[in-house]
Amino acid sequence: MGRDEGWLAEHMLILGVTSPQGRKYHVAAAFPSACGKTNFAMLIPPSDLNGWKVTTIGDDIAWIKPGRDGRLYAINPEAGYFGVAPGTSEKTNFNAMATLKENVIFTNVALTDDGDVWWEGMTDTPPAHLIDWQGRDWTPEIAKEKGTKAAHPNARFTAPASQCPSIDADWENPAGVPIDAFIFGGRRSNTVPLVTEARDWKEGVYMAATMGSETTAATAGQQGVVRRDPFAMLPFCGYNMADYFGHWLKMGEKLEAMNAKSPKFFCVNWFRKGDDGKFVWPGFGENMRVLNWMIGRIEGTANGEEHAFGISPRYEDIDWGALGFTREQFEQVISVNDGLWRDELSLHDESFEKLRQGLPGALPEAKADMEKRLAA
Ligand code: TSX
Repeated sequence: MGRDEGWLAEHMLILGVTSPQGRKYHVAAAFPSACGKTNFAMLIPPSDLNGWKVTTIGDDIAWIKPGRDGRLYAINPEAGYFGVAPGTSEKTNFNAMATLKENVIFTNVALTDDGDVWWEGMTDTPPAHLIDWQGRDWTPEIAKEKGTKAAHPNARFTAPASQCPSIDADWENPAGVPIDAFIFGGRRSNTVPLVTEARDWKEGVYMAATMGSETTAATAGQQGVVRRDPFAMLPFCGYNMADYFGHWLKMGEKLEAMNAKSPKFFCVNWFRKGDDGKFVWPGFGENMRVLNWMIGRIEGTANGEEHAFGISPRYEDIDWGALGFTREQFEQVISVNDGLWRDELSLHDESFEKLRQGLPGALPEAKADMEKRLAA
């Protein structure tokens, strides 16, 4: 319907970001599973950036259409959240936990002896006894011995969106909210920088079309391999993916013809690892610093540096506030390694080969431009 009627039906969260000066921005973001989409949708800025406010419009679906003014307006068509329970805690997502106080349906979680629920990651120390998701007795000792999980890795909660403390005042506004930026992300232990701005709509569509994520225990199949998930739409796209890319490109042309300020595209990766195999970027609320830079780019007040893949901030372009993040650490999450990128681009080719039928020429063109920049 979106394709035929000229709008975008997307697998995206929508959030509001209000600056200390009271200016409000809206971003829509697509992430494959196991990247913390719901956590990002309910982000709480760190205390040294507490002049900033993040509000939740939706955590999963965005229906986006151009308004008469040439801007894109997004609504969340859902009434509630349907989130993965394991890993959700007051540390990883305080607002989600607050949403789950009442009127909740849980599936495949564990039951505590006093009739409450529990899942892996909810608390640092598990209860001494549980009934697991399959109705069997579970203790930390049994778990250690047999490796059984109390909750299924894909156990879920569903709750009314209205119960979320960070809910946006406009979350049910039928006119939608004007989108200032699209964010695409994946889980990549190397290669992809913390944040990259696309130079234009076409390059943004390229970023989204080639996005991939390393598989985790929560996703099916082999672990740690890059699975391409264009626009995070692999499980949802209702027609030929290459034609869907074409639909996005056409939308860009249409907005350009309307002469309005189009949303910027950014690619993010919270998951780069150091030589020790540990995550370098602290993530969660600290991702506010990345949002802060993006808004600076939208306003034309923040600087960045061009590289083969797009534009990324330099160390001095980010407000580090009270976070003691060093230049060396930043280098580990932002660096673009030419060799790794050559390999990455040939993997993009493999993905495009699978989608050859109807693939818009603009995508191989964008790739050729990147190759030229890499060679230069
Ligand atoms: O949701 C996540 N986000 C986005 C939050 C707004 N997760 C969880 C993903 C699993 C669904 C993250 N995990 C993020 C992140 O930004 N970053 C990481 C990786 C990470 C994990 C733990 C720590 C730091 C980074 N730190 C400690 O455990 C102390």
